[in-house]
Amino acid sequence: PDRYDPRAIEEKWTVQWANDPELYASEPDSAKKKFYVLEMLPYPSGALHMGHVRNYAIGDALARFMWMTGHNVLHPMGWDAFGLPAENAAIKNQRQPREWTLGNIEAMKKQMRRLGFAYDWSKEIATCLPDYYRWNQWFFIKFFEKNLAYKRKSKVNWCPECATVLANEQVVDGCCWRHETTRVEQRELEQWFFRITDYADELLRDLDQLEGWPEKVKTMQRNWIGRSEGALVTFKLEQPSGPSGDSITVFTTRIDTIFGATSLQLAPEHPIVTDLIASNPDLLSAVEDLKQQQRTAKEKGDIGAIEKHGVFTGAYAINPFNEEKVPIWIANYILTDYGTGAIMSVPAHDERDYEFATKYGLEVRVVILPRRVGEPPEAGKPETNVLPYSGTDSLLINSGDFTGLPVQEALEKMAKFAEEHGFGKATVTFRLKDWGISRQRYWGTPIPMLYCGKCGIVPVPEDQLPVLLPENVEITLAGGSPLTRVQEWLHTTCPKCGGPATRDTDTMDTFVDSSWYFYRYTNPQLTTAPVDTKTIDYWFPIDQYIGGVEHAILHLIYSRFWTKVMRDLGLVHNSEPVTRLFTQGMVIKDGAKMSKNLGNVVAPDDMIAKYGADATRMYTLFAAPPDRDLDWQDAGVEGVSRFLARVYRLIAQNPIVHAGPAHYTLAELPANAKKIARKLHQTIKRISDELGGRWHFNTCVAALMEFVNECYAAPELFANPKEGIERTLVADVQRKVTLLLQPFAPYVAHELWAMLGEPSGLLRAPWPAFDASLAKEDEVEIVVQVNGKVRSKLVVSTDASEDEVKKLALADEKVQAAIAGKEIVKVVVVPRKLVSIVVK
Ligand code: ANZ
Ligand code: ZN
Ligand code: ZN
Repeated sequence: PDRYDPRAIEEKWTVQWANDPELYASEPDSAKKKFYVLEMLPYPSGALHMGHVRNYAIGDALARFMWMTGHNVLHPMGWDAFGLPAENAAIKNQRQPREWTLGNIEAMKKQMRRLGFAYDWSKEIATCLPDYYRWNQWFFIKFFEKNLAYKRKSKVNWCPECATVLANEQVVDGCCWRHETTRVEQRELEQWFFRITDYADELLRDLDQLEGWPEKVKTMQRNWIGRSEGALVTFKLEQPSGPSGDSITVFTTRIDTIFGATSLQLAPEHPIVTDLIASNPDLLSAVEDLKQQQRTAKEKGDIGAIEKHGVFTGAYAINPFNEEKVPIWIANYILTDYGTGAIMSVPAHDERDYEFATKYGLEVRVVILPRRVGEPPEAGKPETNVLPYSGTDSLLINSGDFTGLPVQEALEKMAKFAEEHGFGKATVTFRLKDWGISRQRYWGTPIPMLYCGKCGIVPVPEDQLPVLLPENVEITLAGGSPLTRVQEWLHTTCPKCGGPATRDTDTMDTFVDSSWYFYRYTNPQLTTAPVDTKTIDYWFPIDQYIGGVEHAILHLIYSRFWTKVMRDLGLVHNSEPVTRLFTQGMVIKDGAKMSKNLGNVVAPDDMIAKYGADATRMYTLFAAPPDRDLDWQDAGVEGVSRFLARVYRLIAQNPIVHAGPAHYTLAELPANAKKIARKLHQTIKRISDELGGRWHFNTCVAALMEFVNECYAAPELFANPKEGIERTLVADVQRKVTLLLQPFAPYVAHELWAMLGEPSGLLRAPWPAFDASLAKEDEVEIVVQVNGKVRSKLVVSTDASEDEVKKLALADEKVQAAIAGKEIVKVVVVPRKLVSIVVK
């Protein structure tokens, strides 16, 4: 059977693997080095897309390589199974989210099996099942007990037409996604938050230890956490205006510039704005405009580039450092939820303030002496043509008692001064906000909290967990959380006083589910605790995590946070979940990301039907380095399929069954066999190096292709090897090619392995050892002369032809320099010794 028939091969092995649940199962084994390889778990949308295939092909290649290099490998898979799409599908198709989701899981699991991914399905989890989400509830209560979960009012997007809360993604240009002309409002709702900001410093600090993480991801996290050292300063209002207080506190990183503050700027949503409008109703429409401009810019994600607008309120505040009256403005570039939502504006020393002041004719007052690098600050008078000047390597001027101080010293002294006089202090601010986890949705983990008229907020007792998500609930988008309408579920008794109580009707953000799922894999059936600490100690941290860069911030920060809380609860001993992180590129077609909207999706099933799973998987590894975007070409899959057919034929034409150990040296081999042995070991080296760390799997596949070409160049050797050393070599090549192929094309590799009569399982067969003595080229050093003068030396293979040597010599950099612009008269090659070039 020397025709490659991927369908027959793959369908046979799929069944065989599915019937062998032990095959990929791993339990802790202290005698072996462990390796935990994890791919991000998919949302069960109904079908895998090529991005999944690529992600899992990378992880699977690595897992198989690790098995073959003797590791105890944990390679699990599961389902991020809660979330809005299930509810939308329920509304559209009249199917319950649970049924829809579980059906999709079945379908996608079948696809994964068909693709031959080596998952330990005994570890499978689906986050929508009570076995799993009860532990979300358990964690929630632990968080609550440790004061890491708290409730407060917070803004949500509200569509008055739908009468429901919208996720940020459902707000399109400030309007509802289903009601294109209905403006989305902001409503205040009581919501639960996790105090991730308690861990902000540690989350930032520990990034430095994550050497196996891409720099770009760490930078994104650093910016997201956004630690900023500065000071708070309180300005009293000249005329207290209303219930929101009689002062405005600003956050500034440059308290040293406070004598140059020529206005205060408030965010349009700053609480005091309401009071200011009450005493000056003309402001109302201008403020609404500013709010809207800010919201639109935020939705577009370019708040940094917003065109600055503002309005003077007519009110003033008093600068506590010099008692000066400062006008109060409201501006669209001041963010409500950063710092205090209010700033002192120092146009002379801040880019944005300068732009704003120039536009509105506000005073620009220089209080830091501008200086150029290397020039002493005393050198000149303030020069307005260098403004805004934001340097910190200078001195204060026009700053009362602080005049003459260097900036660094002034920062400290002035914060201290403010503190001593009770109107400010040094502080650290983070961009990171506490994590709001309440969702007014059905398909999520119920929040295990009760509300009692007498006792207030009461957690559900641990022995009453899980709080089951009620089934057969009518799902509509209107009217808030669907759970508010499930009367028999909603009303319960208070565990403290026995009186009536109601349940929290919100569910948890699905990022909660994915923050700790990888711990649960190690022991998914455990009923007494979320995890078994000893098992975690063995497997963690995860050696390699692989997923999309779109999760670089939220998922990967929440996971790190959750790990630190688990550590503080004594559940784990590691402080970080992941040692090495890899973010793969996107799969694109015709220059754009594959997506249903663009109609450029290539379905994995179609490719499998046409070319087989091996070819499809291998193509996703071959078409581009895994960290780059992959430009999909069906023809490329076909090419890989043809290559697999070539490998198959190379061996199937004459499989040497049950061959003994392979011992041979280069010296013993005839010329064509020697070339193949050498190339074989060079290929082993290349592939081992890539799988071991560099991860350019595309070059692994290319190396295999080159090697197989080399074999085809000696057809008689493979079709009909002579007894003895030739046969030994061919048998060895047949086995090693099969072993090298396994991580990338496991089906055909298994078929060939069986054909070779190998008794051991291929999955754990030892990875071929690299033998440097076999890989070594016979090489000689050749001197290159130009007009009789030695210009360079080349190392070339002894097999190299005269022509090849000549070409190499002429391409040499030093030689090129020596002959540049001259005419070559003649080139003489003395084999294995010399190239002599004559030019004029
Ligand atoms: C006065 C000042 C003078 C400032 C100066 C800078 C330079 P980072 O480093 O990002 O923390 N700021 C504070 N809160 C803000 C808000 N809610 N929206 C917009 N801008 C805000 O930046 C801190 C600086 O950004 C603060 O220091 C404040 O402007 C501004 F020569 O105060 B500064
Ligand atoms: Zn709507
Ligand atoms: Zn009570």
